[in-house]
Amino acid sequence: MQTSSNPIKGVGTDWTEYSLINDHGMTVKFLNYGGIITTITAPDRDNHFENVVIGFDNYQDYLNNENYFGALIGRVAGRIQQGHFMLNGQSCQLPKNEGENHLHGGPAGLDKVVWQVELFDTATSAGAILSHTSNDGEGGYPGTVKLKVCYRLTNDNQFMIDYEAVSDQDTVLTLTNHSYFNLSGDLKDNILNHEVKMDSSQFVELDHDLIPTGKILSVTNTVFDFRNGRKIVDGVDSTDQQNIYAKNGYDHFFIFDHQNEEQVVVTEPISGRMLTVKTDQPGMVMYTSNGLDHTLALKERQSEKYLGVCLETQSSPASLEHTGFPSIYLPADELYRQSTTFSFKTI
Ligand code: G6D
Repeated sequence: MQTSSNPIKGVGTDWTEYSLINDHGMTVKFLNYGGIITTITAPDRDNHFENVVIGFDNYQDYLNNENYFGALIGRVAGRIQQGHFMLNGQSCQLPKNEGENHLHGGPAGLDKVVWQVELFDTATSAGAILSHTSNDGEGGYPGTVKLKVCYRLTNDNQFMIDYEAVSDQDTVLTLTNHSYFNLSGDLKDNILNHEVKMDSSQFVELDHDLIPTGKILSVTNTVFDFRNGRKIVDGVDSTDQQNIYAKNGYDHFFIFDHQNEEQVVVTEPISGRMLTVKTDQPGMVMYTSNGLDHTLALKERQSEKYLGVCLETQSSPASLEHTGFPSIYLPADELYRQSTTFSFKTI
């Protein structure tokens, strides 16, 4: 196992890119800025390592990362309607950074802070602890929250993200990582031919602003049923109003039927790459980059719609408005913990 760090010149102040490298040559690179994952290399069935996540060519572009490429997301991943919620009878108003709503922690989200980074490596893993203290009122949220995120790469080609946080006041919190995966390798194809298998029989209904309506829908007899495997293109070709609201794709919170087992399996038939996701979270937003256009210069090529799939394991901000949703409430002094493992294999 190896780790390294390289200062990034001429961009943000004190930006550094860190590398985690295992004994097979698999590499994860990330920035202290936003914890942004810039590169993950994984082998195809011929053991040919290629990049499997979307990242900018010019790091200056991460200063305007409106698609949240690779970023840590919080304090609340997802949308909060009108940027408003009640907490212990108190009205909380967050900044609105997407029309009338609050998205992904808003303009002062965790994707825009410079995290403190401490590297480590052992015989079986290489990793980093990213730390940040989000002060009371930062981003509009109550409570001072001490955050620690551990990125860890193992010799089993697993990339594990462990989150811990504690607040000095009652608050709300649900964190995730916003990497866009593309298993074709070096973005040589889009994700429409990727097959997804998912342990979920329910998903959260959205309105035309992608705000949860409060209804939880069954996946049965819809293109949201991934229990037996389905290609992402099914959601693109679909006439289901939910896919149309998402700009012809998926952008939905899926509720897992079970915890802490491999809830998601993504395969790409030509390269033979397979990515599995195991998490202790109640669900995951799957977003098929329906909002991407062709204007962004990525490492390998120009961006385009459907070039990556986001697997945002998290709880549901809909719980702020509706009952029956996985909660994002965090009582004072209670430890928030989340663990998600991305395993890279081949078929
Ligand atoms: C769009 O609706 C999607 C979000 O889910 C995604 O996280 C964001 O783009 C990057 O707003």
